[in-house]
Amino acid sequence: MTLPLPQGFLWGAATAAYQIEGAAAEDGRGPSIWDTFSHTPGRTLNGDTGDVATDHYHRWREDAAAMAELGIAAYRFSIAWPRVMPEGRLNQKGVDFYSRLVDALLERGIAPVATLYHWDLPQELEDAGGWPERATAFRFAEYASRIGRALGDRVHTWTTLNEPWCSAFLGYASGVHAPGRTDPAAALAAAHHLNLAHGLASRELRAVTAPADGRPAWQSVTLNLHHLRGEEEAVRRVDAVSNRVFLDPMLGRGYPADLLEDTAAITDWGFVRDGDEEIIAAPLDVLGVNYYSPTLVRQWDGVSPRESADGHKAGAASPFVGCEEVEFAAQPGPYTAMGWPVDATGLEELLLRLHRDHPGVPLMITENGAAYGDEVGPDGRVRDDRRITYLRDHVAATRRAIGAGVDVRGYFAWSLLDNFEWAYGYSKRFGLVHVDYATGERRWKDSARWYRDMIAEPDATGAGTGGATGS
Ligand code: GBH
Repeated sequence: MTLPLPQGFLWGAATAAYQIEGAAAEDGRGPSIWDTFSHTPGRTLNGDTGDVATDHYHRWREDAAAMAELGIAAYRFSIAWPRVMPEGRLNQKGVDFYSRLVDALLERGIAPVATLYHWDLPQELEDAGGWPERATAFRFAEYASRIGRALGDRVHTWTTLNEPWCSAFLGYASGVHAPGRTDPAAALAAAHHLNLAHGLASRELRAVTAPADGRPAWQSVTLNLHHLRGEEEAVRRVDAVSNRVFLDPMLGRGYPADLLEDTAAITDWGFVRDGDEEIIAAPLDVLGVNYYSPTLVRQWDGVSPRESADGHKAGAASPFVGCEEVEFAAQPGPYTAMGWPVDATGLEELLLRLHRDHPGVPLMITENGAAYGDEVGPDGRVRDDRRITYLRDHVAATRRAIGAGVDVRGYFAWSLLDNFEWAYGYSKRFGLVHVDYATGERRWKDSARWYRDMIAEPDATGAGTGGATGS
């Protein structure tokens, strides 16, 4: 049995500026924290940088043509702040790049879904203190206002931030992302100023954008919510400092009391000023959800070596500030090339939880996908059956949640193209389209053909709600 998809459901694909564009020093782009970080020895695998990446800055026409062939209804991309406002001044050449891209999408009937911040903070702002500094939020609002005025007649959905959890806690607590700092108090201040930046920017965007087609643009933010399982107290703690620290203030509930208690030894939250929570609670038309895997946690006994299976290495600084008594436990496979477990039921459960905790908030899956080895065969084909299975099962999970009453507006595969996978450099391939980094050549993987067919006929590819199971 299959259930119908909602009218206007957006099938899409996603990318991010620093991961695909290259052209790092072209047309007036200034440096971002990721340029600095990736050029610092030892920070990324093999010293890989985004200097050239997939060269999308020059190949965007070809990429837009591939999107049209895929039949996607929407393309989620990010705008590079240091390209548009290096040193705080508007760089017209940078704006023109995104303006041309948006026009090319619209010509092909593809709705532009634009993210303002996918981790590429202008370096000058980090030099002035970065996200732990309150002024950064106001600079972000200024940038939002300028780019909103430039593209606001054509963009379908605006997303302020991509995964502020990563910006705050991987950037300032564990230090595995730029700017690579390891200061838990700074990370919590960063989280608050990212929340504030989101609220201020949403207000600006709401004021300056007006799509020419008369439909008001959707305002959104994208969170990487941790779908947590395991012991209750461990789940509560990690949920507070990874999910509710963003969800609750953004959805009008202010900061959770247990979060303030759990982190009291680290900070007194003196950076939260009167009126901030009201700004952060700017109306959201849709909440973007990025999902890859669930997380399994339990209380640590304090004696045996603490397990840390969830991406951060034992002994290294943890991104989970205030969770020193929590253990991140190994989960059953299969695993992707990132070592992340494949578990589509987690996505279904996460969607149901959001629907239960925040009824009436429309959701959109803004990222979901998997990295695999992806070798080009002698016949030129990339046989990525495991990615097809991953996507099929997660689309099916999404449709089961929709069938259960969850308001999901779209699903975006991560990623359109193989790209610069942050600290992992070019070693991990998430694309539907394979990229040969030596030549820039693009090649459709089997999963791209599968995605195209699924979009054309969602019920004919095993991605309906009835057939596939959670694994
Ligand atoms: C997304 O982040 C990004 O938006 C995108 O740019 C990226 O390419 C894509 O996913 C694939 O990685 O720190 O112990 O919690 C993914 C967010 C955060 C998911 C870290 C896995 C597990 C490690 N990731 N998390 S831990």
